[in-house]
Amino acid sequence: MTNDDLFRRALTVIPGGVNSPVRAFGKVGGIPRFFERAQGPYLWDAEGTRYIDHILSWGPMILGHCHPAVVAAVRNQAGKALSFGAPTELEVRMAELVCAAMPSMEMVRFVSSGTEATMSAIRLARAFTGRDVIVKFAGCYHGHVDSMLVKAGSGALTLGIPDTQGIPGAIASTTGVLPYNDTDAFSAFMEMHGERIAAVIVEPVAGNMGVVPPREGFLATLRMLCSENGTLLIFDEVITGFRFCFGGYQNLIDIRPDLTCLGKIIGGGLPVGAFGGSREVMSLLAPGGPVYQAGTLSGNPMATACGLATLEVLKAGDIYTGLDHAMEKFSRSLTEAATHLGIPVTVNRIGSMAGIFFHEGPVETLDDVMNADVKQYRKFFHEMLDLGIYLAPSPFEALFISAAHEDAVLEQSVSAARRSLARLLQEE
Ligand code: HOZ
Repeated sequence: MTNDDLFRRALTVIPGGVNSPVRAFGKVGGIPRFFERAQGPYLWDAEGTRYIDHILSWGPMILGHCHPAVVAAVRNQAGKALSFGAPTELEVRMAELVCAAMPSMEMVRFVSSGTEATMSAIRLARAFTGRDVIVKFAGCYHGHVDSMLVKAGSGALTLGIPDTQGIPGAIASTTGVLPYNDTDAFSAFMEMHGERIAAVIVEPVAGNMGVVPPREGFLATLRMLCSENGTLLIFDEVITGFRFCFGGYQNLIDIRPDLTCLGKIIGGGLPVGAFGGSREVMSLLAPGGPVYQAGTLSGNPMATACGLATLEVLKAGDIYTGLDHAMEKFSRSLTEAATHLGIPVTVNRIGSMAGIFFHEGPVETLDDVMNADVKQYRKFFHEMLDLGIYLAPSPFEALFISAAHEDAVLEQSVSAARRSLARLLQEE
């Protein structure tokens, strides 16, 4: 079967041929690849073509594909039970590990996706404060929760539907949207409306409009003004959790949000999300409290075994320093190659995640992101794909590396990037 054949079949039975819109190559054109297997830094598609993977399942595969300890844990669990719908020791161990790693979390509840985590955290924040309005930032993406699909990033930005249909106006009107990284706008807003705001939710490093790190003082101002107004601060660390260190971005900047949402890496490639915070706030959850939240597969033993094994490997050895150096070198090489060719490119890099913008930079806001050259990204994406490098099929997503991306592998990606950039000039 070719990718073409599979896409044609998929289109007849799956809307758009995909089970999540950003996979559809809508922003870059062409046929999505259908994958069959993966190992370390590599993927193989249905036609047997090998790619160096820089999507890494949109973040979770920080150890690379099929890490032996993770596969062993999953196999071992598969031989015992796939699902109980009842508590397990695995969940307790995982909760202890996550809470110990993130000082803002005294308690955590596991769910099955980042979307469920943000949805539940928002409900909890509303119940705790007795207020309705949630503030988010344009270009940040918090899953496909109704109230969060307003000026959203990721697939919504990719497809140009940041304000999706199917959401009652009454729900959308409970969301306030402010510009990311604009401390003055936030301060002015809180001055006027702070006492009505249940929660402010933010990706501490925006990773769904490409990668846009926070400006100095932005997150500290959020923390200060939320505290002053009795508003809960929610860090959506679905992408950044366990990405830069054994903990969240919050550990690096020493800011404690009231609630944290996690996903991706904590599942190690299987569906796990989580949200957590202080005992006081989390105790409002059912069964002890009045805020209902549930899930048949929450804390599922297969998913938990996979996530736990991933976290244990991350905790046991310091892979973060190596990842940081490798990505620094990778990003620098990319920037140097573009500069050498006179192509305006900005690479926003933080730890092992990066965003490539065809823009002279700096890229610090959603407006900057939207001013980058999408056509150039599209051409670059296809040149890279032809050379066996699998980047996100959208300029509004992050590029990742894993611990399995050794120097020689990254050198292949860099060399492909040099050739691809040079081709952009030939095509002009
Ligand atoms: N949440 C991922 C983006 N950062 C995209 C996954 C998807 O939408 O399929």
